[in-house]
Amino acid sequence: MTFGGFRGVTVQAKDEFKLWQGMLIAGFIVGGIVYALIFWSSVMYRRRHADYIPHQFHSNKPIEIIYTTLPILIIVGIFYFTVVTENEVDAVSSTPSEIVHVVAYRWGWQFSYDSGYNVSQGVLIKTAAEPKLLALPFASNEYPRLLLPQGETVRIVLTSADTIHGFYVPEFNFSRYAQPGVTNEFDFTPTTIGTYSGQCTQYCGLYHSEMRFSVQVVTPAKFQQWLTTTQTSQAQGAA
Ligand SMILES: [Cu+2]
Repeated sequence: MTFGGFRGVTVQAKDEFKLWQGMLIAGFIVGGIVYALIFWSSVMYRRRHADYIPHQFHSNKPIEIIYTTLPILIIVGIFYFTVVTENEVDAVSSTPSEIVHVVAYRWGWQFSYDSGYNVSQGVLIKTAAEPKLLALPFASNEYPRLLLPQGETVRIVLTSADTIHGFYVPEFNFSRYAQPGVTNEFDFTPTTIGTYSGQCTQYCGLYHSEMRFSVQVVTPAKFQQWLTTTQTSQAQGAA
């Protein structure tokens, strides 16, 4: 059961999905017990005849202790699993296989690949400078594409050139602010080959809806090949 969530196509996204699934299952169990008790007591202890007065008593210590400690234990459990998952998702590797600088701007995305940790020699992918209301599918060539190697950990260094934007890839179960003056760093380890949609999630102006991009996960060999080819063609273009 996915409960409307994405199973996730990165190692981090799968962790998020497990948390989502676990919390919903726990929620359904608690909800089920609560609804069953409400139904049971309203049927069993209904007013059977007009002059009926039920047994009167003041308090019930064992039940009060149970209904105080049980919710506390549930909250502690939810808190524990949330912190564990957040730490897994936010963990950054000291040896990522690639570093991609992502800059959000009105109205588009810039992806520059370090490739050997040298931005000037890396690969630059940008949205076209002239914004138009295109409303095309995410994977359209009009929008920039973030290529990632399958099974390798890639560091994303995210910032904004102007206002607050949101970097969101639904199937990665991941969203983060792109803020001017702030750098957010996180890792993706894609597990599944495919093309996934991305979108700005902060309303940032007229062409906000055009801040689309796609994320394509390919084999490491294909990724290296793409990197080399694009690097060469960009170097020739600049010369
Ligand atoms: Cu935006």
